[in-house]
Amino acid sequence: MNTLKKLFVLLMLAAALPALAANKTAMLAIPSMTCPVCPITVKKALDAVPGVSKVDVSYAKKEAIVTYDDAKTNVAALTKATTNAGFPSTVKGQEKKQ
Ligand SMILES: [Cu+2]
Repeated sequence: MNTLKKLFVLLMLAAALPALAANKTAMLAIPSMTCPVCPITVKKALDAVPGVSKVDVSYAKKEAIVTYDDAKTNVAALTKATTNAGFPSTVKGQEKKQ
């Protein structure tokens, strides 16, 4: 009985976790990256946005995949950050992660 109760509490906690961690990923198209050094500037700009936890910039694909906390920032702030760094971007896609 005690073990069952513990299991139940664990299940409840597991169910509540995705709701607490509001991580999202956004895919940004950045067509103005014209040389292999550009992604460094773009990554720096995105990393500096509060709430961003992970940035992967691909020069070959001319895109950036950004993981962020949607309670702290949003895609508008991400595109603004790259634009301010000299690389205007548009949102290609978004998805919720846990
Ligand atoms: Cu460049």
